[in-house]
Amino acid sequence: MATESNIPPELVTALRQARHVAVLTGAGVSAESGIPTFRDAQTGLWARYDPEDLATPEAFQRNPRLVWEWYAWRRQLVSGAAPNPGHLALARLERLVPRFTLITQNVDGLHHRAGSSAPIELHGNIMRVRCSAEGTVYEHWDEGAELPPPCPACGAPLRPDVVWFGEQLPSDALEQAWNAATRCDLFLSVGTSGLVEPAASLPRLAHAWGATLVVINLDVSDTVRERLFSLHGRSGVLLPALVSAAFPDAAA
Ligand code: BV8
Repeated sequence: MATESNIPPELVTALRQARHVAVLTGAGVSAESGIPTFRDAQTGLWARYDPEDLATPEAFQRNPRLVWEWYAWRRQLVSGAAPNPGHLALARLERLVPRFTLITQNVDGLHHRAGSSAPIELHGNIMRVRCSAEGTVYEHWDEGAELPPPCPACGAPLRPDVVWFGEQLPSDALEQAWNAATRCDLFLSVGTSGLVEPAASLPRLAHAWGATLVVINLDVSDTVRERLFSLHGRSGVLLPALVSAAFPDAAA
């Protein structure tokens, strides 16, 4: 397992010298804030549901109240969570490299709360809702007896402002992410199983375009190859360690 004491020196140099760092984060980064990953077993009332079945337009069509209540439960989890050292390390790294792009698959808003200035939220954000008919986005809404609540403007059901399976990603976010992956010289893929497309293609794209690819995950083995570093370890440990090793004199 990679730890703060055995980060490959070539990687430390590559990060220190990088002109444009791009990062893709997945649920593993938020796991250290106590938010279950998408493939963790769901708990309690939700144990019998598969997230991939609930996170679909069909599920919302079939049982809007159930889907709304699932997101309300997740919103509660997120509201009670705090950014962890992995989130904070990425917010610090943004201030230390010439150019930085943070792309996240997570919908919990923790990167923003950690101080990252402009996370690209490929899959939306569960702390926002939008009208299922007009698309108007709301950050605040009345949660009365009727669930999902009706849109205050047109009365159609509100829905979480996330991208469900089978839905297109926001084109501007995806374009920004593709651009960063094909222009960066170092790409960090952290805490993602790499199963969900099109986000899963970004690390491969970056590597194909010549970037050094760094994968940090609990389910990888430590390997170092040409322009590829794979670090088996926790994001909340390895991200702060990597940033501090590359920029030892920078203020925390
Ligand atoms: C699309 C928001 C074009 C909702 C999410 C058939 C029909 C339609 C589409 C498809 C299809 N077949 C395939 C597709 C494409 C589909 C897809 O990829 N499906 C997969 C399951 C095969 N994709 C889509 O539908 C996308 N849209 O393709 O549009 C289109 C449109 C119509 C028709 C055709 C094509 C939309 C995808 C977005 C889905 N929405 N989230 C919500 O959250 O409720 S994705 C959801 O899953 C999460 O947001 C998250 O992004 C993702 C889970 O991935 P991870 O983040 O990687 O999390 P995971 O739990 O998997 O892994 C955690 C990792 O962390 C693990 O590796 C673990 O080892 C590691 N880890 C854990 N702890 C730590 C750690 N690592 C380090 N440190 C730790 N401490």
